[in-house]
Amino acid sequence: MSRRRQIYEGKAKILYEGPEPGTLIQYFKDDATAFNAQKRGTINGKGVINNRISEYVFTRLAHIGIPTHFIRRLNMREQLVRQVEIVPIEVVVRNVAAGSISKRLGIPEGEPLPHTLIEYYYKDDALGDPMIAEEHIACFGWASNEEMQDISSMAIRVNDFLVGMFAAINIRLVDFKLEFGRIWDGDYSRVILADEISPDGCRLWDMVTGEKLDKDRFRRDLGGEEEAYQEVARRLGLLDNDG
Ligand code: U5P
Repeated sequence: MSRRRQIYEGKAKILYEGPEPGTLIQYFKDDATAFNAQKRGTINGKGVINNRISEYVFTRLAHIGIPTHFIRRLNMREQLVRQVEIVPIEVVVRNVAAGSISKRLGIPEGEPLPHTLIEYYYKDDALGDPMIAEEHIACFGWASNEEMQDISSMAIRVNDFLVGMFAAINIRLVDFKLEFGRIWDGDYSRVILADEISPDGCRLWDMVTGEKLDKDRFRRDLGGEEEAYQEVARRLGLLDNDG
């Protein structure tokens, strides 16, 4: 296999130079980290499943008109994506209280929120991705007001679609994280959905049993993370029949 130039290595993915200008190859690892990489481990087969789930979700989102970086899946662990300039903001959408909002504000986990919340976090590992307000984003120029309008309206549309998609397979979409990137056309740029959507960055609870089918199994040492990720893929119809 020819040697490819590595552009970036993150906690769960590696980005390589793509075959054409403006493209990258996104490689999904089995590595899992939590609590700003203080906890590290592997979830066997996670990369393969997340590659498949993210392909499926991004393809569905493209069908409802959400622009994404996804071009096509190349093999078990790799997908071809558009190269973007990543917006340094993690966008978290919450439908139900869990995780950091429960801890921060004392809202019991599992309590539905009065309405969907969007939160922003500054992407900076050294700072531990601190929560920020839109005022910080504007003040420091991390994204323009127009970009924030596009980002927030896309986040809501993605949420509306995914809540229904997961409900159809008896999964409650509690919360999830999105990332966006800029693509340039001359002097003009627009933001598109980037990164991945998988059980690594979503809270997914079985609607009947409340069982966690996401990375909280790893974060909270619940065990059964491989089976949980597989279960999500199976319900989405992405595994072979004997899987
Ligand atoms: N999340 C990430 N990456 C992060 C932080 C949070 O994907 O660096 C996701 C979690 O998986 C969860 C949501 O679905 O964002 C909210 O996380 P938390 O703020 O409750 O920890």
